[in-house]
Amino acid sequence: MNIRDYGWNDFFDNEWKKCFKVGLFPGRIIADYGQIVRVMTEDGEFQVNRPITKHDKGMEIAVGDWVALQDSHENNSHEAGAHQIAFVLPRRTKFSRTAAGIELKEQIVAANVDMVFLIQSLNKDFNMRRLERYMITAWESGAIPVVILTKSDCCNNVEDKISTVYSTVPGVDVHAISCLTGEGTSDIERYLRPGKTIALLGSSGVGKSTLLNYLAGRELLKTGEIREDDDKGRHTTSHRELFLLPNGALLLDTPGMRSLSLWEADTGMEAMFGDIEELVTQCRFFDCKHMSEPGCAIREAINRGSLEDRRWESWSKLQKEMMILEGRKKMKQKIKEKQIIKLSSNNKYKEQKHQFAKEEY
Ligand SMILES: Nc1nc2c(ncn2[C@@H]2O[C@H](COP(=O)(O)OP(=O)(O)OP(=O)(O)O)[C@@H](O)[C@H]2O)c(=O)[nH]1
Ligand SMILES: [Mg+2]
Ligand SMILES: [Zn+2]
Repeated sequence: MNIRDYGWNDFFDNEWKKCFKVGLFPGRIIADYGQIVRVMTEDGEFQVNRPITKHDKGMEIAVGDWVALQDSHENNSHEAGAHQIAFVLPRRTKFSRTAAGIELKEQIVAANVDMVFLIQSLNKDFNMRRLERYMITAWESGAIPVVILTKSDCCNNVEDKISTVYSTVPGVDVHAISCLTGEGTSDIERYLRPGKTIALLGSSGVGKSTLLNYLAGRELLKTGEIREDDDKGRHTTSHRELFLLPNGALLLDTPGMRSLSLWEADTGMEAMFGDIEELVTQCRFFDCKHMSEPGCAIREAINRGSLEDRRWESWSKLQKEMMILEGRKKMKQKIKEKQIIKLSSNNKYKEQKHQFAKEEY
């Protein structure tokens, strides 16, 4: 196996030269089952345990990552657990969200992807507020976003839906397709290039796995029926997996996301709402609430018709979410710093005690 087939390029080659050590070899994480991940290397595939020891904590790994593998038994065995991940190579791109659950942490959904297909279906799943979130995260990730609207065979106003997308996310390629009739699929085949990685992202039931099967030309993945009442999927795909297609492109199938909570959004918000961020700075009062204050640039723009109310509402909501998130991040950082100070003063105390004991002796 040539790792260039799996997306290795000069960027990773350079990074590898900087941190290479004898006994290590590179591989790409191609599937994530939680405790175990599958890694593709020049010597084929290995099953590796996810790093969980205290020492490894903080070593986040995700499908698409390039990692350095170390042979723990020195016999290059392909048995599960015979290899360990020594470190993760710097990422070119990462699509992250805030992980679900109480603990505040980042979850990397896809690493080192060149492009993201943001998928919505042309039924009850079609939702522009959700698309805004995906788009912000995509711009933040560094990968190129493309919007794919699936199930065009179920929709009788496809053109209207496409224009709605264009007006929500201007400047992005949008395609309506059907894997049932094949309509529009040839337009997206041109994105599939050898060594390039594309992640398929969207809610459950939009047809991510169906599209991957269609583009691969065979049934690589299980697909599932959607609910009749609200068109929602039943979370058929349960793990992330990268597939090498016959034409050399790499496609990453992901489980449907219930929600996409932003993790970082500076670049994404600027790309999506740069005009609003600029307007806000033009209000007469620096603490303008944009309600009814005189000289409010936002109200003026809305009244003039140059700013849509719904875009303003989206920005306000997302901005609030980011402020709360920043507050939580700062709080977490403070707690961490306190713990470090406590730990180091404990260690100092222990050292002193040890020193006194030695002196007394
Ligand atoms: N009519 C129609 N149905 C489709 C199309 N694409 C997918 N479907 C159906 O939509 C349902 C869900 O498809 P999946 O591919 O399992 O959806 P998914 O996005 O992978 O869902 P999760 O794995 O749960 O995230 C299946 O019943 C598919 O047959 C399409 O173009 N037209
Ligand atoms: Mg699926
Ligand atoms: Zn204002």
